[in-house]
Amino acid sequence: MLPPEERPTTADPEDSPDEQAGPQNPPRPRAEVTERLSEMRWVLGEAARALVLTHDNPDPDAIASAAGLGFLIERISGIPVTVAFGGIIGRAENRSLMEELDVPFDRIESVEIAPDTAIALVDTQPGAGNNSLPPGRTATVVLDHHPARPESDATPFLDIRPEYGASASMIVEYIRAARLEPDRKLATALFYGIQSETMDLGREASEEDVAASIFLYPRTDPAAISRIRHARVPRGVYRSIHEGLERAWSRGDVVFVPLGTLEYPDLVAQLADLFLRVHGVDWVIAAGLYQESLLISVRAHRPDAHAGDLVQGVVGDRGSAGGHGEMAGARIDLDGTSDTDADRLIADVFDQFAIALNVGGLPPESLISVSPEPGGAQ
Ligand SMILES: [Mn+2]
Repeated sequence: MLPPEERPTTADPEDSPDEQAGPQNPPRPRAEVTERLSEMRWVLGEAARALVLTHDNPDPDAIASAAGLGFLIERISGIPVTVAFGGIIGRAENRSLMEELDVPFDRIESVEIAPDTAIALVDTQPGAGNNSLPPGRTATVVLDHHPARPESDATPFLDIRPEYGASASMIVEYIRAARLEPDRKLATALFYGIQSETMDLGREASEEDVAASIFLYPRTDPAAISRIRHARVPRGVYRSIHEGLERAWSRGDVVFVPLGTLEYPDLVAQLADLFLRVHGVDWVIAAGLYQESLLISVRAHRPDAHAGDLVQGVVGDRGSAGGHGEMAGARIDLDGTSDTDADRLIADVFDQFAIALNVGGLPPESLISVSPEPGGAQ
């Protein structure tokens, strides 16, 4: 390790023309981000290359953050960077985002990780259960906006900001602190990532998410955002929507959405978002099957909902679970469980959520009133 006086420092602000304050340049990130940037550069100093890894089945915030962190590390360290993920990109919007972004993402299974590779995790953490960090490997850098996990403690460079709505906003602050200019494609992706993650700055969005969005917007390609947002989707999505509409039921202000087999994993979150817009609904618990797993997605309307704690409490050691105040998810491996057992498991999990949310005693009602038998996973 280099003694402090030899640690590389960030560019002197005098070196680059100062940004003019104005709508294009919202308040600069706090000075602390510039210090953290120097630390990150120093921590990466020994590495010959870097692997940026985000969570499995990455969502727009994860995709954009990984691309942005790859760009940042390449520029501040001058080392070659590979950006990778595990799982699949299922959602049509996310595939479209990838196409617009034009950053070569690798599948983690195809990446050989040499010993001199620094691994940077973004939008996830060691031990979160939703990433493909190879067993026995430690991350050098962890940047995330989910609550801190004890497994992250040993990370040489750790930046966890649960108060941020999106990891992409943290990346934007680093890019600005480094006085780098994201190109149009990266700016577009980061902007879309923040909007998508925060439901257009309405869900768990902080001032920093707003500032990052204002910084990015004039740099985006609005037509590309439209192409992403309105990407064409496979029929299987409508099948799940249909299924959800028929089967959704409620107890009080909690809606339960039992789904069958999903076309892709993040469809369960998409359906949960869909039902959160129903009048009088404060909670949505959606569950569906993908490959050998039961996937659960939880959405709430209040920032103090502690959805992450709720889902961890219900799922316990049956699977992996985590999340934020208003959004959370879990996965329970089913290996070999029959369809009937899976339906029973969904019903059982829903019951436990109902009890945890104090609606266990309320009568089950069909949400849309087309299902003849409310209350069952069918
Ligand atoms: Mn995120």
